[in-house]
Amino acid sequence: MPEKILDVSKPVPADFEHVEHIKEASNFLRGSIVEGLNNPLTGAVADDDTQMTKFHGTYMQDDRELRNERRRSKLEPLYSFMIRVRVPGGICSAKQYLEMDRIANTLANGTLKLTTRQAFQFHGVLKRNLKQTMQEIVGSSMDSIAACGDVNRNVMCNPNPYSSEVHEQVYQVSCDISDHLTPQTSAYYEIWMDGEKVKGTPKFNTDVTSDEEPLYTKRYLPRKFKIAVAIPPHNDVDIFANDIGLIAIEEEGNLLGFNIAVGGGLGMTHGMTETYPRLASVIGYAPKERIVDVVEKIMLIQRDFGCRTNRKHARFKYTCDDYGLDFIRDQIAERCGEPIEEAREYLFTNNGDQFGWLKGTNGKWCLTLFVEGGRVKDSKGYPLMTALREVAENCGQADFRLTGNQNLMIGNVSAAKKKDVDAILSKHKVGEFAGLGGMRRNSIACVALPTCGLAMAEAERYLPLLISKLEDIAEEAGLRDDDIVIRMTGCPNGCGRPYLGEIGFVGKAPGKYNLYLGAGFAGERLNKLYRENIGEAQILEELKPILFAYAKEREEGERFGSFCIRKGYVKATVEGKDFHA
Ligand code: SRM
Ligand code: SF4
Repeated sequence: MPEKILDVSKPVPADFEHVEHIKEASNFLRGSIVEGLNNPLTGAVADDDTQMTKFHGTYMQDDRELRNERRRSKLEPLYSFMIRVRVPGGICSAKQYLEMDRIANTLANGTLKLTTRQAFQFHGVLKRNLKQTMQEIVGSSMDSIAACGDVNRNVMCNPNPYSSEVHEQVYQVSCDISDHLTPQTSAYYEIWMDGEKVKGTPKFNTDVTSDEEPLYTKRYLPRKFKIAVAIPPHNDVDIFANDIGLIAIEEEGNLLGFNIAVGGGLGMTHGMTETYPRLASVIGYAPKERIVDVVEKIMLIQRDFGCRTNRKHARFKYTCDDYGLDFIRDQIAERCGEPIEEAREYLFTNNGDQFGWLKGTNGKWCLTLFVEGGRVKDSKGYPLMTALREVAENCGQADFRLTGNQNLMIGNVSAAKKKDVDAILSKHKVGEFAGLGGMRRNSIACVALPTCGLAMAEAERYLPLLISKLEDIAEEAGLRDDDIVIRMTGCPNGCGRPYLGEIGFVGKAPGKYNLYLGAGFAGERLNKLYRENIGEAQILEELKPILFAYAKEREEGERFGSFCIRKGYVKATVEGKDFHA
């Protein structure tokens, strides 16, 4: 039996990562954040505290486009903060949405980012406004605790509980897991709310009051931890990209339990083949009554055995590969007092969103809208932010739901209000999918420049332009309406899940991308590197003949990713460890 890496009874070993020492010394995530906030001489907080603020859902950033100008003027970088607002299960009320809109326009940069994990992000919040912004978020019964940091993140699931009875039950399980794994430290309320305890939304217990962290301990997890739940046949939350992916198993419209997949994660570093994306492996099944306990125990295996000496090797995917899946199963059995069962049959057919109106089991309607790059803003000729605000103001019972693909649902709409929603959207010429091509409606782009400190190239601002050019080719080839999953990120960390794109672009340098092909249309297979470090002209040149060949030579029902493998453009990636092979 291997020895646990975490031993809180002993001091943090010297060879552990610096952040492990910071967590230990932070007094349950306090650090010197308060002192930093009160220092008027700089727009920044101390380096060590930037690690702690992540656990509170906020990242210090600076506008990278202004760096040189600021340096020339002998000014410090223009620091500001990104805040990620946790929306477990992805649903908020119209009133909460209006609060998000108001905060974005008064305290942030006037836009809202809908993320790939069903959260809202504000960008450009100045340090002097940070506390007020946090208070206003909590005032709207939302919060940002554990939206980032070495803890369990937002639990994803399909955000339309009224698609079926099973969706409703799965939504509840996702909320239960999220609630159960929320850190308990009162630091969040102490720092941002001046110690005031504020009850969270009725759905989630954010009534955190203690400095005991029974699950996390004062050292928390070795790295971020992610969970998602999907209901076959739709893998619309890309469960295999998660540390734990749960696959709902139903019988005659009744939720029985979940298949359990472990060890997914996408981040890697260019040039370091020992880092790789890995899809979660299905290791068994547990009935719904046991699932919260099983999920907790899996997270604790990672807490105890995850690597703490090298953050690039600290995700659960490496723990799974280092120790083996039998070890993970044995640990679950030991910690739960009984083993998990054999996995059940399931089938996923896609990993995208279904656009348009859908009537729910509650008789209400839900509209899924495409939001390019997840960015809600008003741009010339496309006043999306204004239109959504008007919907929220005029259709009070409606709620707003974030999908795992950066899109938005307007849900809980009565038959009477449905035409009002349509009228508002068409008045602003917003949300029409008729003209959307199959690549665009299946696209995801991460934030990247100018805010993300890790970006090597553009993503959100560039992918729409590239898609227009690719769609010209698709049109010529007769493929304009074909669904092809296309994803772009500004660096290899994988925030837009590019390794699950049938066409994936990963930034290498300004204007240069690695091009990956061959992922499974249902998110069940990683793609593989096809061309390295290429610019737009070469991207178009490389993809054109493949798209034309696909149009002519594909087999009945064959998806683009599978075609690329059958025709030998790339080899199939069977598991994470052979991603670079
Ligand atoms: Fe991410 C770091 C944005 C989903 C893997 N991610 C970051 C940071 C915070 C950059 C940083 O550390 O300084 C980015 C902030 C950019 C900005 O300006 O806002 C960032 N990640 C995002 C979002 C907003 C992308 C988006 O455009 O939607 C997504 C927020 C999700 C959320 O609401 O919680 C986002 N990030 C993901 C995903 C996709 C997913 O989870 O389904 C992944 C790949 C899956 C995974 O975790 O393996 C992902 N982000 C990373 C990594 C690499 C982790 C690793 O294991 O190596 C980093 C860097 C890190 O942690 O060191 C990172
Ligand atoms: Fe930033 Fe890279 Fe994530 Fe894009 S993939 S948001 S560039 S960390």
